[in-house]
Amino acid sequence: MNSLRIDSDRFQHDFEALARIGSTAQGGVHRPALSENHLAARRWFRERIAADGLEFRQDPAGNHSAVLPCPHAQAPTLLLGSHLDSVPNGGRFDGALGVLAAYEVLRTIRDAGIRLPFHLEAIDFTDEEGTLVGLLGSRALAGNLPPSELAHPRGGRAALLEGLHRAGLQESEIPRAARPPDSLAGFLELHIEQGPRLLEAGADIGIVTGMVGIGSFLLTFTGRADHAGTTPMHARRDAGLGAAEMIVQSSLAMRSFSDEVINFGHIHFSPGAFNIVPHRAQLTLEYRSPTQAGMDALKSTLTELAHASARKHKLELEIDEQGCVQPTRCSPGIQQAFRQACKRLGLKAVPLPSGAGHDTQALAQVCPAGMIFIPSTGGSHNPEEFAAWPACVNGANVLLHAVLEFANDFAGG
Ligand code: HGY
Ligand code: MN
Ligand code: MN
Repeated sequence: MNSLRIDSDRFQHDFEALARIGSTAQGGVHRPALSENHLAARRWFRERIAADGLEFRQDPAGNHSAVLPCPHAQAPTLLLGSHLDSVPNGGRFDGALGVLAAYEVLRTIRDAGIRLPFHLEAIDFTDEEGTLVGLLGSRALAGNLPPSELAHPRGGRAALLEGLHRAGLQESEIPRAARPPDSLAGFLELHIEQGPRLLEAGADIGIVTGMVGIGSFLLTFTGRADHAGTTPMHARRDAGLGAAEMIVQSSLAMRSFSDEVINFGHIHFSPGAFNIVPHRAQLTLEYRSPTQAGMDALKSTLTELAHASARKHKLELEIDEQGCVQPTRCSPGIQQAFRQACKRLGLKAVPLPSGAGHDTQALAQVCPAGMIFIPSTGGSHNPEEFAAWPACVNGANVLLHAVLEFANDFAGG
C-alpha cells in the first residue's frame, strides 16, 4: 500500500476540464455559489461520477458527492472534499482542487480494490465562499447552520432565493441535509495555502492546526442628502464621511491587534451623484481572529468605533450582524494521520494555522476534521492564484495516505 499513488494524468485532465467551466479571460474562474457557472461545474462533476460508475449523492443543501460504499451498510462515512463555488472573478484552485483531489483519492482506492472499514465520500459543499451565506452546505450537513443566517444572509435574501430556485433547492428542506454525527467518521480537506508561508518555509505540506473565526457586519450610516455646493461643511450630515471615518479609525485601531484582521469589502453611497451629499452609506465589514477572545475584543472595538463615527457626523447607524463562524481547532488524530502520510511520502510538513475559513471548521464541530495546505503563489481570490502541478499531486497523495492511515487506526490496526 505504501507505494500506492493517485493517477496524476487523470487528476490533471479533470482539473483542467473543470477549470474551463466558468473560466475568465485572466485565467481564473467566476463560479459564485448557485450561479449558472457553478451549476455547470456541478453538472460536470455529476457526469464524471456517472461515467466512472460511482454512486452519486445530492442532499437538500445541494451538496454533491461521489460515494464509495464499504460492505457494512451501518458503517460511518469518511468525508473528503471542499467546494466548487468560487468568489467572483476568483482563482481556479481555491476549493476545486480539494474536491477533485478527494474524488481522485476515491477512484484510486476503488481501482486498487482496497476495502475500507467505512464508506468514503468525495463531496462538493454548497456556498463555502459566502456569496450567499457562507459554509452553507457544510454547516447544513453538520447540522449547525443557524436559521438566522438563511433569514439574514450576507449576500442578501433575494440572491439566496434566486440561487436556491436556480438550483432547484427548497430553503425549508435545507435542514434535512444534517447527518447524525455518529454517521461521520471524519472529514479531510486539501486546499491551497492562499498565502506565502509554505514557500518561505521551503515546506511541501502545511498541516493545519486550526482556522480563524470570521464575523460579518453590514453597517448603514444615514444622514441627510444636501446640496454639495451650498451646504457649509459644518452643517452637513454626510453619511459618506461617517463611513470614511469608520474605515480610517478601524484601520488605526488594528495596530493594537496582532493576530486579527478586518476587511471592508464593499461600500455604497446613495443617492450617488456628484453634487449631492450622500444621505446613506453602506459598508460590509468582515473581522477575523484565531481565538474567541480575539473575536470578542475585535467585535466590541469595531462596534464602538461605528457608533463613535456616527456620533461625530450626526448620523443614524444600523449594525446588521451577517453571521459568524467560530475559531476552530483541527483534530489532533487527523493531524497525526497527515504527518504519517507525509513521512511515508518523504514530504516536508509544517504545522500551520489558517487565516482563511474553510468547510473543515463546520465539520470540526461534529466529527474529527482536519486539512492540509499545499504551497500556492499569486495570492488568492483572484485569477493569479496558482499551484504547481507536482505540489497538487503531492497534496492528493498525502490525502490518499492519510485516508489509509485513518482507516488503519479506525480498524484498530
Ligand atoms: O474567505 C475565506 O476565508 C474563504 O476563502 N472562504
Ligand atoms: Mn476555499
Ligand atoms: Mn476562498
